[in-house]
Amino acid sequence: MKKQKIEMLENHDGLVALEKRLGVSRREFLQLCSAMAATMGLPSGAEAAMAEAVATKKRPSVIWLHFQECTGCTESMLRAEHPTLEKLILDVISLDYHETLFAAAGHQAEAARRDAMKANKGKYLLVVEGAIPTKDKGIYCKIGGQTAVDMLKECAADAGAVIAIGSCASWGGMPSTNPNPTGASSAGEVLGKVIPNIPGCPPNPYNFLSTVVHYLTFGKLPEVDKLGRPLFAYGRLIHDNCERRAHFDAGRFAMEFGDEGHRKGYCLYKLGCKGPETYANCPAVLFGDVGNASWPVGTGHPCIGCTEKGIGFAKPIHALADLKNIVPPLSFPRIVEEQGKGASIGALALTAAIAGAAAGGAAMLAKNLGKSHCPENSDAPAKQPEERAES
Ligand code: FSX
Ligand code: SF4
Ligand code: F3S
Repeated sequence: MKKQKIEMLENHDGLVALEKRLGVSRREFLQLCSAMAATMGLPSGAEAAMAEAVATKKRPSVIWLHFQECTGCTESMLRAEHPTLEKLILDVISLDYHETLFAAAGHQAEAARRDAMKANKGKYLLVVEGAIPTKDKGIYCKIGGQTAVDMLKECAADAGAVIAIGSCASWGGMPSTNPNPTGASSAGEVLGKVIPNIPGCPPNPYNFLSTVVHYLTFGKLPEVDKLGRPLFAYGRLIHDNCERRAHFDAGRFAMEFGDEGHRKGYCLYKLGCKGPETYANCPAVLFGDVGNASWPVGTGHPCIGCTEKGIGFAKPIHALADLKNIVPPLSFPRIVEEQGKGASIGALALTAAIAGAAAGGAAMLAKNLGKSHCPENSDAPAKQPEERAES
């Protein structure tokens, strides 16, 4: 952000008021906007527009529905360690109906929902958490005497935008696991269209916050993939951002929980990690604001693919992931470079060019996947790339 713009924004009345409201410094808030803009890949200047929008624009009315789920989506947002996150989320939106957070209950709560829908017709944001049971005329989930199917359709009819939060609302999630006795379906399936969704069980609260701030700033939701997931958060495979990726490429795998490879932080592919077939930004954004490695793979557990339809809660946890769009490197750097004997970049490039067909890469990958977790003996001389490829 340009220095002048920062100074201008720091003295903006809206930001001064926001500072008092949230107890967060203006600088801290502007840094958060910069981080959100960068995460979403927005052009320079977007962070200033976002900060101004949060500070000055009328907060969009939000109706938040709960169906078949564990309330983990809401919990993950409100129990975030970062002192400002939940305050910010609640400050950016005007939460006019939310069954978990509402003090009102019964008829009062339902009246509040209908009043908010009427007052903000065509403009409110409908957030759907949880899957919708569709079997047996939807009788497995009723609120105020109305089935989840009817309530969703009624609320979506006059909404400015509908967002599905969590895997349950995005693609059925855990409630839709075989044999799916209630016919649990996604919000999009019930509404008959692709809607923007933030999958994850639970989803990352920053992805939700960034999506809502984008809506507030630009009046539209961010660009999505064909499944409705914002590209800024679900545009890349987990495997591509994983800190254990170098171990995968070099063929170093944990084979059992607690074995030497596992203790050394090797790749979890052979324990069933679904990172190679799951799109999400977990390794980049992390969870809970507790620092490095605070995501499933970082803590030593394989990714179960919770953001991915057909993977999470569908594919057995121990089953091997399909390797999608993965092109392994054609050569590995030496661990100990001998003075004057190292391969030059030109030589490596030549080797790569000779070996360079995709088939060569695939063969290398197949070889590495066949390797055991046996750690390299640190006392023995380091193997050179050619030796490793042959072993
Ligand atoms: Fe739970 Fe939300 Fe999982 Fe589902 O998150 S964390 S079961 S995605 O709908 O509450
Ligand atoms: Fe990381 Fe899993 Fe990929 Fe291994 S398979 S690099 S642990 S995402
Ligand atoms: Fe879910 Fe895998 Fe991320 S299990 S939270 S998609 S690392």
